[in-house]
Amino acid sequence: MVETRHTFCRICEASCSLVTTVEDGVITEIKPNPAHIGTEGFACIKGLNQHKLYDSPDRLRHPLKRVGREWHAIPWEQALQEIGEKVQELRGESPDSLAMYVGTAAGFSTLHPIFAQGFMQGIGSKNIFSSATQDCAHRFAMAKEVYGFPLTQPFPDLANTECLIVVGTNPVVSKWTFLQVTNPVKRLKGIARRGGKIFFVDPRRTESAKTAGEHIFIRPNTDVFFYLSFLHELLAIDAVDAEHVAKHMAGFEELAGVVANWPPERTEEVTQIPASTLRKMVAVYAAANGAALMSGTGIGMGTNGTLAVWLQEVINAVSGNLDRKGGTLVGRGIFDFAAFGVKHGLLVSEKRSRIGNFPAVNDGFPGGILADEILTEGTDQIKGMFVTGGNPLLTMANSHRLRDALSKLELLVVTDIYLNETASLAHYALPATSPLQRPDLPFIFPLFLGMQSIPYIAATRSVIPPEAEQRDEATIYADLARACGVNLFDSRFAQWVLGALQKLNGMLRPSEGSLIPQELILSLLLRITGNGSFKALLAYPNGKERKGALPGDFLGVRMLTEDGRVQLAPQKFVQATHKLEADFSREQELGGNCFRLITKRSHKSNNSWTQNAVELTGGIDGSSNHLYMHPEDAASVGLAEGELADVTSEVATVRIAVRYLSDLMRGTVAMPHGWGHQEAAGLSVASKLGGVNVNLLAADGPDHVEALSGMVQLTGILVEVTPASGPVDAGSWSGIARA
Ligand SMILES: Nc1nc2c(c(=O)[nH]1)N[C@H]1C(S)=C(S)[C@@H](COP(=O)(O)OP(=O)(O)OC[C@H]3O[C@@H](n4cnc5c(=O)[nH]c(N)nc54)[C@H](O)[C@@H]3O)O[C@H]1N2
Ligand SMILES: Nc1nc2c(c(=O)[nH]1)N[C@H]1C(S)=C(S)[C@@H](COP(=O)(O)OP(=O)(O)OC[C@H]3O[C@@H](n4cnc5c(=O)[nH]c(N)nc54)[C@H](O)[C@@H]3O)O[C@H]1N2
Ligand code: SF4
Ligand SMILES: [Mo]
Repeated sequence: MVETRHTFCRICEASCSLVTTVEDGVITEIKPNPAHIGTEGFACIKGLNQHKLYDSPDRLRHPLKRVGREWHAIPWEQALQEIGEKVQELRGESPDSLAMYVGTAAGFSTLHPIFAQGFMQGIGSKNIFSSATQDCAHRFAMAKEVYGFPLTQPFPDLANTECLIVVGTNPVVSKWTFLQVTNPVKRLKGIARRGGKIFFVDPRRTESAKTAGEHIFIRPNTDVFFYLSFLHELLAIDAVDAEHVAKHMAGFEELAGVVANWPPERTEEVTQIPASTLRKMVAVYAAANGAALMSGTGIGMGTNGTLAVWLQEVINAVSGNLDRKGGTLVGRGIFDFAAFGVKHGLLVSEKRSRIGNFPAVNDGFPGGILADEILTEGTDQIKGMFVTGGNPLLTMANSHRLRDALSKLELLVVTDIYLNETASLAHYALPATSPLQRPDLPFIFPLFLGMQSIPYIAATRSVIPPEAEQRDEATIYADLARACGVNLFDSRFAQWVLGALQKLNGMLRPSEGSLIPQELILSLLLRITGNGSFKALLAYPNGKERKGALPGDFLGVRMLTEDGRVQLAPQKFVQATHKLEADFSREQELGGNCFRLITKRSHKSNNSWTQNAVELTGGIDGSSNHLYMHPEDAASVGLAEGELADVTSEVATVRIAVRYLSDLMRGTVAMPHGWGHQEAAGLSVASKLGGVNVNLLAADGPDHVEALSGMVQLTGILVEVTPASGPVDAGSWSGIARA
């Protein structure tokens, strides 16, 4: 039987609407959906080939137990029982000896993160880590102080902006971040077509910069100085909306003090942005009837991401662009999640880490201290760990050290669709359903926070059923809680209700066994927030229109700080600016005398998990895993295209082939992340492609964590590049760790 089923992609924030063809329970084709009101027929190569990723013989289909280097399929009952017993033993020592890492894939499911966190609440452990400290914790740390809630994240009003300044983000490849936008090329060209000005501030002339607007090089990891001078200039030309500031903001004088010593002439040497260029940009921004500064991981992965994004936000605020048509807007989700969060203390926990005494940001600790938390003996040392929808071994800083740490755990349980490299070290690997095997609502940002450029809501059923013993994460964590003798959300009532629902589902749909009725729970979520039922939403395969973010709907209306004002100068941030003088001097000394390694994403891969489909990788020759260098930089160190280079950082050396890229700023080299799958026990395609894991080069540990947000440095890393020489430990990741 051939059927057509609508769904939406859950790989990245764009959430493209898709039309699938299903033949006898197998997806044979995926097409974009031109009729969808929000995603307008857009989809990318990853989304259109995802069924090939999920159909792979490499998919986890049964719970697996590792004995030595051998993997054995075991029944769920045995897996749950054995994990439960070990958890109870460790929990008896200390609940904090059990930790969880919540990866990016969890965020693209409505129920997965809720149930995973609920499980940890039951365990009673504070030790939650997530991929946020690799990409966006700086924004959460900023928003908590400036707006009163970490998830209050203004986004540019793309439909009306007259000036967009894009710093450290490459929407054409990443498909936008912290805003659901489809077809970024069309959106960027649209802004330019109606006369809007766009500037890209990036150490690489990116695909986005080539689409529209003007590109300006910035030396990696110096963005905070760019923002300081931007604000300095904005104040100098008196482009402040004094009325708005007086009415809705606090701390203006103090903020002005912070930037007083940072005129553009002072910072140009370090950022490499000429003062005249910066002045021109500020003038365009100030003259626009609606302008926005926006940024992405390129600034967050540097060493001063929180201060940089704070300055960005206060520039948008004091210039009168926050909450303004064409400026930045604050979305409205299906309910007021921010107000709910503040009322119930969600995501604002004040807990501190054992190592380094770091504050939790969005309830999570820095990934950069995970290895130390495992390796450092003492009370509350982490001995057992759950990894869910992530692959920290490849995506976090200092993979060699993390591998050492993860190998020492007494219990490692990974819930994934593959036996990835993290799972290869696990004691148990649990088989999850893929996105196309589960019902869902849109990604949390559009759903709960209304972060959408075209506002709509949608729902999807699962397109195909789970295979063999694959289970959804809601069921996995409800069952694990029971097996560990704890209650989900630390609530006996919740655990009892879920158990009853599971039993009932098993009776009504014997083929599903005792799975959590996901659609019913999603429906409850919609109903209690006054958004109808799940079933009713399914009647809108092309999306159901909803009211979007409006100018004037935030300031004085939904502010959640104690005094109801935007906090322009939070004490924590003002104090942290004192260290900038030292950072600045260091940058001055370094000047152009070293290489700075930056990140680089590709259209065809998503983080560390889409390299297992030939359609996407095109084999190793088609892969993007090279050391990208400006040809003159390569020549300056005696290297040519295709030759092997040794790239050495503070912590490791990796050997990798050079590819020329004249779009790079001189002195900047780039390497994509997510490669180097040789160690994965269960990625039969990706593990043969070779490739190098860039995160071997990134340093971890408490001294390498940005204290305000817990972010670790993954861009602007100082490296030496030399022609390959001497023996290379051909080992695992073609990387050699330095003792
Ligand atoms: N195709 C694809 N799409 C993805 C992903 C993927 O892996 N592949 N990942 C998804 C995820 S999880 C996320 S979080 C988003 C991220 O989305 P983005 O934040 O847009 O990430 P990137 O595309 O890496 O863009 C980062 C940009 O920052 C620049 N940059 C690097 N260092 C610096 C610096 O020090 N200063 C400045 N100013 N710029 C710098 C880089 O050159 C690059 O252009 O993308 C998502 N979309
Ligand atoms: N050097 C460098 N490092 C980086 C970055 C960079 O730009 N440069 N980018 C960073 C960014 S933005 C991020 S977000 C992190 C990502 O860090 P992680 O979240 O740790 O890594 P991913 O590769 O996204 O891992 C997703 C995992 O989820 C699995 N998966 C997919 N779908 C499902 C599902 O439905 N259920 C379950 N249970 N599992 C599923 C995949 O198989 C994969 O193993 O990496 C960061 N690391
Ligand atoms: S841009 Fe590609 S990966 Fe992202 S949601 Fe759309 S189809 Fe999926
Ligand atoms: Mo990310």
